[in-house]
Amino acid sequence: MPFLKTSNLVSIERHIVEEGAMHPEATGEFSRLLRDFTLALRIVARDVRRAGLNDILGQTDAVNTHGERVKRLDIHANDVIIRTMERGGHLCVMASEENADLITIPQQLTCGKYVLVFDPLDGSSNIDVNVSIGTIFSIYRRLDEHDTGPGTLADVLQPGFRQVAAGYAMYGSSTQLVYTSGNGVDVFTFDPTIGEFLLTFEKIRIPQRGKIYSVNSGNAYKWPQGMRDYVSHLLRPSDDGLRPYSLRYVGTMVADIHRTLHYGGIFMYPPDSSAPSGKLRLVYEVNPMAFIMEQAGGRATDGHRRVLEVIPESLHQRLPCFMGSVDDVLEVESFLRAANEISG
Ligand code: P6P
Repeated sequence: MPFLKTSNLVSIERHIVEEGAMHPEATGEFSRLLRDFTLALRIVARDVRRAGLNDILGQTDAVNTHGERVKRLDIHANDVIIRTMERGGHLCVMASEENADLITIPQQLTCGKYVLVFDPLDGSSNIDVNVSIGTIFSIYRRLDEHDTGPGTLADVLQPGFRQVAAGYAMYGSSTQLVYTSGNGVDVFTFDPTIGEFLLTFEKIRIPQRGKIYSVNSGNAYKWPQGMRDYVSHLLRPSDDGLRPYSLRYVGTMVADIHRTLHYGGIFMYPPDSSAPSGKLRLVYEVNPMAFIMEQAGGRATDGHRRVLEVIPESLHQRLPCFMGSVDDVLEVESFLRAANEISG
């Protein structure tokens, strides 16, 4: 089994304190930061569940930095996270998919030594039809931990291997928080009757190989040849029964990654002729999910480079991504390489 179900009634706060105890130099500031963040997630989870009753579904007239029409719940979730996190004194700067520029800490408030980047409500295209959506996040230390002033763009544009913690909340049949701070991947399920996230799966391990591939096949006509060769290979029955693979694609990264984490296989958003860098954003979508995948024993690349070693050049930079079971990601890389070698 790739994960161990537990019933130790460990809250995420208790888990964070116990993890903190593994770092004697820890001051408790990180634990307090995460406590604030889980409060923001509880509020977003509540409002996502009540959205139909609160009449905050539907679209605004706004268009975000990527030219995508913004759903009202997007804005609400973004505001909740910003307002919950800016006062704790733990952050020097934030960045969000919904904000074109850095989110600075109000000058009357204290700046801390951490950086928070997030996609407040991933999967917004699915909000109105009650399909799972989620919040994706990463936490970094600022470059100069002795600096007490506002954070800078350089503090945000750090390579993914410098993440202190990352994860996602998925607002599905239950609300689950999937989290890593570099010591494996743990899953917490929200119990609304007590208002706590309780540890439900410990140290998730993704299978070495799966039988599911996850990609928007509607873009197939625009894919590079290596990608088309790879998917054709997956669909050709094999004598060992490993193929054909099944296609599963929700269209919410959080949901597709969550399934891949548990069942194995591969999630892909490849480059194509209209989007040479794919669609997903490196800083607050691809990097946190890559950290989770690697911590669960998986692999995450842009087709040839390890995602966590890519140096971000801009806040909303996109990056192609292939992540999931090691054998599946290595296999797609071999098809991409072979096609490139042929095309020269
Ligand atoms: P497409 C949702 O809008 C999102 O950002 C991710 O959650 C998801 O993986 C991707 O876009 C889906 O994009 O082009 O397949 O609709």
